[in-house]
Amino acid sequence: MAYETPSRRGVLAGIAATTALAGLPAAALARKPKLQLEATTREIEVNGKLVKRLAVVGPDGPEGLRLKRGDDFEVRLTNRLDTETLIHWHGLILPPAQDGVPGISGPAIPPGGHADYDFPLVQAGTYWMHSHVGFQEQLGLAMPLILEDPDDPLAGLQEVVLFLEDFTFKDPYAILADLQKGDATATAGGAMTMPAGMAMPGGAKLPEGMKMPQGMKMPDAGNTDGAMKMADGMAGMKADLNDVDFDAYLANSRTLRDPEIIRVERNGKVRVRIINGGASTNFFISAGGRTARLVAVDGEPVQPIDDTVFPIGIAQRLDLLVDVAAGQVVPILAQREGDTVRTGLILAAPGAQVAKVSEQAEAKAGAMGVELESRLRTAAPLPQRPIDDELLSTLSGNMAAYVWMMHGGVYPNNKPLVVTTGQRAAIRMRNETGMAHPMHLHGHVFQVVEIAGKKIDGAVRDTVMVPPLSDVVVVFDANNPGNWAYHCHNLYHMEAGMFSYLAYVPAT
Ligand SMILES: [Cu+2]
Repeated sequence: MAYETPSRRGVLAGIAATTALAGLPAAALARKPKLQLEATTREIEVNGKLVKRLAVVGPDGPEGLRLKRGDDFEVRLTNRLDTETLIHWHGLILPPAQDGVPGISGPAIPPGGHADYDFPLVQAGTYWMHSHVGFQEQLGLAMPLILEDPDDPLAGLQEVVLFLEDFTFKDPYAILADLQKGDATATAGGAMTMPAGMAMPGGAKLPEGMKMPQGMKMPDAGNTDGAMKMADGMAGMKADLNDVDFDAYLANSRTLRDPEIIRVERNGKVRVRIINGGASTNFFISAGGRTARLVAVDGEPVQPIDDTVFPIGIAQRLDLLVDVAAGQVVPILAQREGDTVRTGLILAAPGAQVAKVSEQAEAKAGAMGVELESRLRTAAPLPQRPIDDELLSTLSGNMAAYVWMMHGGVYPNNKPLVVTTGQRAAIRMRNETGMAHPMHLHGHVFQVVEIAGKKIDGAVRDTVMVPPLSDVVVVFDANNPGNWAYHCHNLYHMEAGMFSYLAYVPAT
């Protein structure tokens, strides 16, 4: 695997070869050559069936791209598809015109066309790239983007990238159409019940379209015990968390029926860079019951947390340090939220016998809440400064009709958030729905500073889960003027309208 060792030399060799093959004159080679990416198709096998998927392919193939902080992102993206496309560099701080969102940052690339990118890479960590056109990401047009740190204290560790996907043989547009018909029983949790453990504040109303589970009563207004009883009553209920049932869950394009097996080198310590490239699925990550150490989220360092299970929301990343002692086999598993099904890859010490790992866990995973998010503390805080402005960002929706809204409307019939250039701004993400939403802001990083009313010195990241009927507050510095996509990263919610943007106005 290209992943196991830094392959910058391979990248450069690949470029030289490509350029030479293209028959460019020697003068062109003297200039720093552009790195070539292609949006194309490829065949993979899923559950014994050969399927043609979309793919983005770079010098190292379709498995990922590895650069380092301080490099220039000097890339030509060529569209070999018969439809238009555009790729977003998820999590990168970059000029707005190169962010890769049609209608916000620039036009899509027509079939046969190309787009050129050139900006300095100011970050290091685990990132990814994906199409921002329709469901192309779900169809495979995505891959890891790893930015090495030239001053990495963990340099020299063996690295493994784990790219997670939820896969369907169905047409995602047809799945969305079914969801929007409200006849969602076949593929979706349309008749949604309360997520397990969710408390209704006293006197609160259920979001429109959400059904009360049988036998449950709304607490009386002003009855503060009501919320508690409600929460207790909910705790034992079956949670209905996933909108869409998928046919397979992929780890580096493979399932646990035939997983990737990676032999561990050197001292038996591995950095696993995990990317949730799922369209609509949160996962729980485990190292086969062993304790692992979380050192970064969304590419940004956190104060280390040792634990056995780590939730990862849609579009988020986790960097874990995992020990694989001599003779050991350690599966890195990703179990679907609210389900027993799982995917993953296998780390094996040299010579260790690898046994089959079942695709079904013994017990269902729970709901992804804020338990981990509340414990995360950044290891690289934003500079200390007071908040100048708080922007309210409401998330609402109607589960029955499968309409998902931001700021009171379905995109483009909603308002952007507006920030003043130079300010330290907070965004209060207020989830008025019965479902968690992974909210992603482009072109910036933000720090999580409040979860459900509790102030924290939380993680710096680019995608945060906002739990049902709850507020999450993040802060960021408005230092990258432009229009920036800001949306729910559940692709089905985004396509249904849960999309907006951040706009800048100059300071007066
Ligand atoms: Cu959502």
